[in-house]
Amino acid sequence: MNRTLAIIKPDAVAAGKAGKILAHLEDAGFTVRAARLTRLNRAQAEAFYAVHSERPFFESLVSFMTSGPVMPMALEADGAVPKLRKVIGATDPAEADEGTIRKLHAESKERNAIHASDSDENAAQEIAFFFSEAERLSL
Ligand code: FUP
Repeated sequence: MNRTLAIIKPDAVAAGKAGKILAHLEDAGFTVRAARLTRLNRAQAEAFYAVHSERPFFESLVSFMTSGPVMPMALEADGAVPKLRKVIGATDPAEADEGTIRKLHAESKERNAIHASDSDENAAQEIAFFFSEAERLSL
């Protein structure tokens, strides 16, 4: 079994879609191993997306990600990282496959409903970003 990090983003939480998205993830075969509702402050959002700090969309992305509550969760499945990337679909919902979470629920390339880790290494780092060592030890 492998793990990955998903974040239900502020657009989807505010639109009351967190439950639907969680059900979609469970129906796709993921087990939720840890989850919480939280709100990122600016420093946290900047740190989480540090890899994008030089990109033109960074400021807007940080504003969006701090605009309301998010739901980070550690998900478990065989091949969790590639499996979740497939289930969420392309970054831009206009390019996402039919039936993917972003196709069904995202508003735009920025307000795109859900985050998923893009490698096993980043998954471990991102799970550690949101969940304490004590919580990870009990996963
Ligand atoms: P993804 O891995 O699909 O979430 O996409 P990226 O890591 O490339 O981008 C991270 C987030 O930055 C996206 F979820 C949304 C935002 N973004 C934009 O707002 N505009 C862009 O052109 C690219 C990404």
